Amino acid sequence: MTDRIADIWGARTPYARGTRWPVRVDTKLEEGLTPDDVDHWVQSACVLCSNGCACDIAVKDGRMVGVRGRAVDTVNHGRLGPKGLYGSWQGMNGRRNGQARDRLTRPLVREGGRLVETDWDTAMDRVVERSRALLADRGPLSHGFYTSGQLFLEEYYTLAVIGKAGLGTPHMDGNTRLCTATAAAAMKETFGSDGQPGSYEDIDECDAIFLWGHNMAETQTVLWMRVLDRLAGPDRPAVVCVDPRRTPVAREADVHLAPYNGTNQALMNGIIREVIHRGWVDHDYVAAHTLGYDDLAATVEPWTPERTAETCGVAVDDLRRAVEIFGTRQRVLSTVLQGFYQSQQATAAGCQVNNLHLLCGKIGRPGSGILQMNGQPTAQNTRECGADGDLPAFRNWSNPDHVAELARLWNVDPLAIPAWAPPTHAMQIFRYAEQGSIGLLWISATNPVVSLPDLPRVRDILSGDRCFVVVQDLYLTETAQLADVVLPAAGWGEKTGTFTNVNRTVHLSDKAVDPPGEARSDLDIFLDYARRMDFRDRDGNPLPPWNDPEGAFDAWRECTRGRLCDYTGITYDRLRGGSGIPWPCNDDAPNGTVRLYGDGVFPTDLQQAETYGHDLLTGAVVAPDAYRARDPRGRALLKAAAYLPPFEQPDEEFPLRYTTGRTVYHFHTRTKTARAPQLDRAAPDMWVELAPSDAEELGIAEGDRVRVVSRRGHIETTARIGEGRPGVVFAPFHYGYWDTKPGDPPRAANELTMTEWDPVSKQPSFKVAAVRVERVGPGGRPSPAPTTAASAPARPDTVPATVGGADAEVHEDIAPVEPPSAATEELS
Ligand SMILES: Nc1nc2c(c(=O)[nH]1)N[C@H]1C(S)=C(S)[C@@H](COP(=O)(O)OP(=O)(O)OC[C@H]3O[C@@H](n4cnc5c(=O)[nH]c(N)nc54)[C@H](O)[C@@H]3O)O[C@H]1N2
Ligand SMILES: Nc1nc2c(c(=O)[nH]1)N[C@H]1C(S)=C(S)[C@@H](COP(=O)(O)OP(=O)(O)OC[C@H]3O[C@@H](n4cnc5c(=O)[nH]c(N)nc54)[C@H](O)[C@@H]3O)O[C@H]1N2
Ligand code: SF4
Ligand SMILES: [Mo]
Repeated sequence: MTDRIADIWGARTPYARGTRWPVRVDTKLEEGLTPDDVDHWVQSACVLCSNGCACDIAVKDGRMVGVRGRAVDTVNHGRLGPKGLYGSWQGMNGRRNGQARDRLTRPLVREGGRLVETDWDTAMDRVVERSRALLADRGPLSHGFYTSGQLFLEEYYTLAVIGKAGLGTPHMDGNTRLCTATAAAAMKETFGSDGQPGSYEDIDECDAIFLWGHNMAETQTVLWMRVLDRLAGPDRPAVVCVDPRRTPVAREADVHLAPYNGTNQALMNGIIREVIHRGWVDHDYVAAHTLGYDDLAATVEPWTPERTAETCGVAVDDLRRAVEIFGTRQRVLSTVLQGFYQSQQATAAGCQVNNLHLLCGKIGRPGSGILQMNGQPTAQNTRECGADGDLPAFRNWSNPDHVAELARLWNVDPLAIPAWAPPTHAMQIFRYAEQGSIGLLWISATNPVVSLPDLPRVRDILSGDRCFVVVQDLYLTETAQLADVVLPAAGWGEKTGTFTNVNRTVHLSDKAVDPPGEARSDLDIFLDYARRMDFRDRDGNPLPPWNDPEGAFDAWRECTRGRLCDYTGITYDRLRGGSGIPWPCNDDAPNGTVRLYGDGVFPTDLQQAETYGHDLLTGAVVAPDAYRARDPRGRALLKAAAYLPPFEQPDEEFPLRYTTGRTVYHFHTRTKTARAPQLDRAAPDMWVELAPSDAEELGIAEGDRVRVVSRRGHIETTARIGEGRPGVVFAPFHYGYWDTKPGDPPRAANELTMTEWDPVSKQPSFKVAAVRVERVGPGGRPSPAPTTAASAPARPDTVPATVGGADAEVHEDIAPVEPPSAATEELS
């Protein structure tokens, strides 16, 4: 038994390069229960991050009472992390601090300014009435949909068909825009299409791993266990961490580069220049498989190690050592996440990681690869299915043949599909709602009143009468509180569906228990809307034609036939019992595919490409003719960009650099994790992290109350004197207002962030702003920040250690069973 609050990653199971990661089965059951008490186990996978750990849900008396990792699954080999162990099932059960269950159980409508309970017919009729009136009055552009990275594949595909073929609106996006739009954008720019090149199995094979703006130890805890087990094994891979904070990743690193937030592109240009100058470019690979080398080499040339080190605030020696590892180790794996995607020049910097691997020919081989990470559990599906505005199955908006294919599949007029302009990104959808041209905004499974940047503005947009707001959630969130209609949704464990993790691995999550009250699955809600609106195809059949999850999945398989994300070989039956399966999976690859691009051929061909690309500095689109003239024919594109300093730089009034992110114990706006007592206690309230030297200058001590002020607003909270780099202030973005009292001071990290986004991916810049910090007074006790991970105090003796206690005990079974074999081994 292990306290997995105190011991986040659990027991080590060291292993050597080229061998299989051992199995360890983690089980957590409600206090006092043993596995014998469980009525039955239902197969699923965790939805509290993009890792997609396979698990079985324990059910007793019709309730979820715990989880157990699935030993047979290639993703987690039985392990689960703290959020999965404590948060997954208790987050759905919905009890906080011993209070009554607080899930939404009935629809709500706004009456005389207040939200009141009603029945489904009344709520849906209100939505349909508004929808019909707007369509008659202003047409489909009056409708906007803002969805999630947390629904199921079947739900996104249904929503995409409703939006694109039923209504015909281009205004549809997911919170994936805030999350991993840049992962998709960087892969599209370089390889021609979304689609993860690498594999988790590259961890088993690599000689070095680079984590670019990725605190994997806290955000994909189970993947980090795999890394830790390699690090504890006989042939330790080198670790390079690129993060301004001293995260648990940085603590394990051979080289920790701590650039100022906002300077990634300068760092990358410096690194690439050094690779070129030290002679580590694989010129044969570059000549055969890429385009754009000369331009890239010229762009990076001014970035000498000295200039790079100066701009980024890192040491020249560290920079050189990091590059040496990349250049000399045979097999190198990179992972990239929000420190890049949400920072200055997001897509440009993401592309430079792709460039590094291409330049050295370190891609598509065991141990050499790229993981342009996802964050949310089902973000991959938002993108694939087109619920983020992309066309389903990586089809190209600018390619009329692709649009015609979809029209055939859906049996609708090609002109009905709004392909005359690029899809509207989330930040623009909110702008249209602000201006009044979007009159109905339907928000599903996301909480923008806490998670979008510049909250004063977001509250203003959603609270007025300008726009009719529909919110579909499990709980009465900050966003739901501002809605005109609130629809109670069934969530994880209460409905059936599939989703795909970072690794392209598809899992099925079966329904384990009934949803509370009258809550309905998001699939049923979307289909109900479609039927009430009476959407029809060309032959007068209902659109979409399916009525259940498996029907939607089978339609989706057809939609992917012949595309990179080919699901045709995956069925619900095949997903039951064994491991998840990585796409592409079809007749040629019946067990799925571990890594892409081993042959050095990329989907950049004119007919295959998902996009013709953009200028990385301005975001200007490359026209089809210009792309045709370049004729990539399967070669990857080495895209270059000069460094542009962040929009907001420190100055006299706002002298510190502000950045935001996560802690290991909470998921986003905490609707689930705050309802798991173990997680709630471990990180109960907001804080900000200051470097010791900055704190001293400002006269601030551990636990003091502080005000953090930016040009947008201010927050008041407690200070953790941490181990971050001087000049940088970090705030977790988990803490909104649903659990505060009226009159409490503002505390959400996004009160301070900017309405700014990357020109290519359109992902907001949550990781750069300028602030000042002022001491308000003593706090009387240490800040509530956990001591176990990146927010550890600089002086541990002054703060009690974060522990879980009796109800945090988890059973770990290092089982002597064979680890699951990789799909490649079965294939070859
Ligand atoms: N515990 C937990 N896990 C999660 C989630 C969660 O809410 N909680 N959410 C999931 C989701 S949706 C996502 S998207 C992922 C996110 O996972 P991560 O990207 O790993 O998490 P973040 O904390 O947002 O940011 C990572 C790191 O970026 C660093 N950083 C900040 N600015 C910069 C910069 O300019 N340059 C560089 N190089 N680094 C910078 C921060 O110090 C931080 O440590 O996590 C997923 N997993
Ligand atoms: N400052 C700052 N802001 C950030 C970030 C950052 O690093 N810094 N990160 C950004 C990132 S990467 C992300 S992903 C976003 C996340 O931001 P949000 O998406 O706003 O955060 P969540 O709390 O995950 O909101 C999901 C909502 O969906 C509900 N839900 C869960 N499952 C279901 C379901 O099956 N059906 C329905 N209908 N509802 C469901 C939950 O109760 C919850 O209210 O935040 C972004 N905002
Ligand atoms: S690593 Fe992610 S998917 Fe796995 S248990 Fe933790 S939160 Fe769930
Ligand atoms: Mo995310």
